[in-house]
Amino acid sequence: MAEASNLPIVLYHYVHSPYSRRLVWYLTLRQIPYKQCFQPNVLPRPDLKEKLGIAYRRIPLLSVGRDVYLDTRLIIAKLETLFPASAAHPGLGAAADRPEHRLVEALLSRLATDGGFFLRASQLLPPQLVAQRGSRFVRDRADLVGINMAGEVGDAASPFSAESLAARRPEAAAELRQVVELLETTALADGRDWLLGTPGPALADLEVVWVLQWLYRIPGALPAEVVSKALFPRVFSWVERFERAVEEKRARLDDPQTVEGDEAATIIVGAPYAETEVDVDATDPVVAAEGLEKGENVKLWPTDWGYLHKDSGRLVSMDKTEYVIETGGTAGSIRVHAPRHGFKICKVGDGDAAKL
Ligand SMILES: N[C@@H](CCC(=O)N[C@@H](CS)C(=O)NCC(=O)O)C(=O)O
Repeated sequence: MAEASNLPIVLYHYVHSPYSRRLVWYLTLRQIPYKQCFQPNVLPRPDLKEKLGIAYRRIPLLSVGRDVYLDTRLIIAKLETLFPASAAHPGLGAAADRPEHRLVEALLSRLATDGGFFLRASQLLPPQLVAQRGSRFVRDRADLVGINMAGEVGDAASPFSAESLAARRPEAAAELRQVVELLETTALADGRDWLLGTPGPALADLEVVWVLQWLYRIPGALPAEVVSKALFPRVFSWVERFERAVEEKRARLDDPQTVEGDEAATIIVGAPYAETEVDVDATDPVVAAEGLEKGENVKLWPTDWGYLHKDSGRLVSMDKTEYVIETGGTAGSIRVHAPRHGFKICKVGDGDAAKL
């Protein structure tokens, strides 16, 4: 197995993606160098689909060597393992003697993604801003949430149409306020700099700050009458402090080299694998229920958003936390890793419509 710090890392992302920014911040704070391959903010993405055979339609993705990882939750967990804390790559995750900090990190990550905090934040995008992005964006995001916009269906049916956003905004504002108030009146109430009282920003801060920072920097997104710096001064100072901490670290890391899709794919398929294969545990409840075996053809997909786009390939590994399949495109073959949490797997050929 190759040393991760000797392998090329490629981040597929686009600038305005908050999930990507969360990952860029992680890489920056940990001083992990990477190359970046910019993607359009709507489908199609031939750099992924054609060149690497990846159907997954969400952003970001990150490769380490010839392994490609989906979903920031798996990506960050993987980087925590592949790049243990060192002088070159300062740690961000909880120290080994603070398991309760690890629990808070995990719960904040669940709050942001599973707990609907990001979903509610996305409903606060200013309707006029989304309208400026045009019908193609509005219809693309309907695909993301599984709505078929074929035929005569008007843009208003999309959850990202100006009409839908305007209708959802009041509830979203009320939900946002609950989280901001919780932070203001609990962890940050005593005037500390970071949520867990650490000397610098920690993973626990990162797990929730990215959602707020995203809204804070989009003019017109925050519902100022219920969530503002005047109403929640500690939370907003903490967001600004986090931004400054990232800027300081950014200055110490070389700017990521930008590569085109062809070059990115060549780098990935030409690199050694970052990880070795593990077995498929026959006693795992999903393995048993689906009758899965190592080496057979499977499909996998996220179960929350983007589930119309399913990846298929040969099952290489499957353990408690991830699925690994071998797949490939015009550039060659790769291994794709997806988290167990929030993803579903089945054999190719099994009806998947009923398996969400
Ligand atoms: N659970 C995923 C969520 C990623 C996600 O939803 N990303 C957004 C962009 S911020 C996305 O993919 N939007 C649709 C798209 O760009 O096609 C993760 O943690 O990476």
